[in-house]
Amino acid sequence: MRECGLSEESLFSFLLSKRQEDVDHAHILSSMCTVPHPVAVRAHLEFMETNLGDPGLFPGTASLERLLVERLGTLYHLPGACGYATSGGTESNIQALRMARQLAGRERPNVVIPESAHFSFQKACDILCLEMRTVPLCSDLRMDPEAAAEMIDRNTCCMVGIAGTTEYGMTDPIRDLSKIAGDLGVFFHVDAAFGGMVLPFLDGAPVFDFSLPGVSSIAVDPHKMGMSTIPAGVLLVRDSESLCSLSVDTPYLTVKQEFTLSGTRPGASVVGALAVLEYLGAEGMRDIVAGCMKNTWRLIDGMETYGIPRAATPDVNVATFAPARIPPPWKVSWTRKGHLRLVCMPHVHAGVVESFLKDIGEQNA
Ligand code: 0PR
Repeated sequence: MRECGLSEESLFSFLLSKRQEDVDHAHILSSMCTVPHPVAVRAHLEFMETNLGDPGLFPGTASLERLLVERLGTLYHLPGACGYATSGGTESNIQALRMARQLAGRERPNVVIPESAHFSFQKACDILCLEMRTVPLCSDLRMDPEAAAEMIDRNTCCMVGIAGTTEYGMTDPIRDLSKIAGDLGVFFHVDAAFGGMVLPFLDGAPVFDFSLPGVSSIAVDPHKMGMSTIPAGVLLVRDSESLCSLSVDTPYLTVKQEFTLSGTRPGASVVGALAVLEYLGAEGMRDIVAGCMKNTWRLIDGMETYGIPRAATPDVNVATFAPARIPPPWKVSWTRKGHLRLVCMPHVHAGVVESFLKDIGEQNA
């Protein structure tokens, strides 16, 4: 490192010059993150030095984490749900599989996961030494429940379903999968990292939550559609027993055990996540989600007018299309099957959609 420190002015001139190299959100159509809501930013700044890893030192902040879990548990029809704030979907998925493995106590455990699952499950299986059994999708890009049932055996410690897939925005048949999991006594984790902050606010959306008795745990990410600051994920389970299966002794902390994966954990973004929910309420969330869905349908309509057909009819605000030429400076993404993928996050306003469509029209004319 430098022997002599920089002046604050030259330091920030350097840092901010680098920030200028980042892509402007106005052109980001590929991300599942967004510009945080102003109340999340304010809460984040107020709670900057809080550490949920030693909750006895921050009892007020820890109570806000519990309130976030309570709010989400209630949203998912289990007000007494247990859980904690993670760093995001990856950690929630790792911890859910770790929990399922501990609870099942099998020697050579396997997990049954749809082909459409996020790559975090590959990391989880690798770390936890789990055999990953991949379930094919039906033609509608949802997990095939019959194929899933056939793959389950006595060493299966967990089945996974997705509410809002990363690539195509589809929701697996969680009701059917919940029935299978219940009948076979298998732990059933629902990855609602994206859809968990969309589906509850949409009329007629597929059911994916604890109202289905076979659902054992849910991952949801406030740092995606919850508009919190990063990092903020939440893992929810039905009871404290499941969480306790993850506990290790923490002799020199203000608590004697912890079930989290990280030790030191930010309070700032967790309070940011709660702030958005409290400030907007269900009514405000419904408005935000309605806007994102409206823009998604407008995008699909507009692209189809230019002869670029949709690849799927999504349950959430992820639109996918046949390949097309995309002019700069737009940042888009591509699925494993080669489809163009655009996510209509809250920062992708109606005007942004129109200006993107105009550019596409000119490019693909
Ligand atoms: N589960 C699902 C269904 C997801 O879509 C994602 C991330 C995860 C789990 C993992 O979440 P974390 O990344 O919070 O650990 N989905 C996005 C993706 O991989 C994340 C993302 C966000 C990617 C912003 C790019 C980006 O700019 O596509």
